[in-house]
Amino acid sequence: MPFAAWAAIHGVLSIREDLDRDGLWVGIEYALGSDPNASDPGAHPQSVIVEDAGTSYLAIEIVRTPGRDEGAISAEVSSDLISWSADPADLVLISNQRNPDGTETLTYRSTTPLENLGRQFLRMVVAFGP
Ligand SMILES: [Ca+2]
Repeated sequence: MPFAAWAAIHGVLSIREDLDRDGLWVGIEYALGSDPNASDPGAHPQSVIVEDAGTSYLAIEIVRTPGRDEGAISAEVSSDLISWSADPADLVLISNQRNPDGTETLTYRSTTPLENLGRQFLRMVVAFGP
């Protein structure tokens, strides 16, 4: 579904407004599939710890509704909140799981084991346009 069609259904005008004041802009709500007119704390990405071969890693889980024509979702990692990386050497998509309700859960994890971390941050990125 294109953003313009979805926006018309929900009565929104811009990707950069937060009608329900839940901290998620309309463009993010579109990409995730949440309702821009009803605050839903559960729509926010969640940080989790994942285990791989006995090693723990910081990860981010993003639940989205598939079928969006715009608003590509990805993730980035940082150790200082200034410099962010989406390089596969730093961050990998480890799971894209279909859920019973038709949504998908994307899980990105750092490539650096938790035991080697000082600080690390993960964030979701939603990109519109070419
Ligand atoms: Ca919102």
